[in-house]
Amino acid sequence: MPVVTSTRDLNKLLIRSSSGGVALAARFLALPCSARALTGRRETNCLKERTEMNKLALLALVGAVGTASADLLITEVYAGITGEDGTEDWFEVTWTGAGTFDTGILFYDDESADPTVNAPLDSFVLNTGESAVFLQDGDAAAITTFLDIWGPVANVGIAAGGGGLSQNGDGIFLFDGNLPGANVIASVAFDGSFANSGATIVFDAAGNASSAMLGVDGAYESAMFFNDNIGGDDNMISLIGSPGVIPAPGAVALLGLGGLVAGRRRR
Ligand SMILES: [Ca+2]
Ligand SMILES: [Ca+2]
Ligand SMILES: [Ca+2]
Ligand SMILES: [Ca+2]
Repeated sequence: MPVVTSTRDLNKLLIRSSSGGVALAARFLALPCSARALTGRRETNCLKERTEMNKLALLALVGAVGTASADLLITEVYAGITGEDGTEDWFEVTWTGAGTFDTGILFYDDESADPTVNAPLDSFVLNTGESAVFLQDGDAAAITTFLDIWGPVANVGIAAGGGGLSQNGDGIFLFDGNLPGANVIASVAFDGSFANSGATIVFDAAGNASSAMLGVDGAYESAMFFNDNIGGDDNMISLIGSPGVIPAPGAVALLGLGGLVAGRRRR
């Protein structure tokens, strides 16, 4: 197994893009500087390098990691809007594999991709094609607020900690543990082009982001909520999104197929 202790190593692995390399690259992103066996100037520059590397490598890494573990998908994100957000930041996961998946094994972080922030997800046992929504660092009252705005959504829970999501661009990493070197089970990234679009960000199986569109893939309009930055004359606004919407069986098959096709292209 190759050793990854520098950005140069990481770039080689990303170019090679084997699933083993991808797992190591994800692991490298999660390493604190002190664990990277760096010396001299590189050690001094590690924090700066890590920040820069995260910016440059996040999108490439996300695409590759998504291929490596394509059965659990991050399918939708709401990072907030200017002014009042209505709800906490949230993301939706969908299980597309066989059997069931327990979200309680997962730990969340934002683009800093650090499993040691120790932000566990609530446990929902998902059957194939089922989704769950996680509010970032909310509480029971935040879930009630979410349901008031989005209506009856199944499997709404909390990701207890980790970084908040910025509408100006961020990432979501889900790990299988809370120690350095935990594996990335799913991840997505998005840029600031979706900020204040009036819709959530939805992701296909390859991790490509787009704005939710009314009536497409179950997207609907939320209830109105207060926002005196970009709300209308009455300072009220609504959003388009599809939190918790379970795709039709055909759509699940397509999600799975998308992952397979993406995997083949990379070989
Ligand atoms: Ca936010
Ligand atoms: Ca806001
Ligand atoms: Ca963030
Ligand atoms: Ca959705």
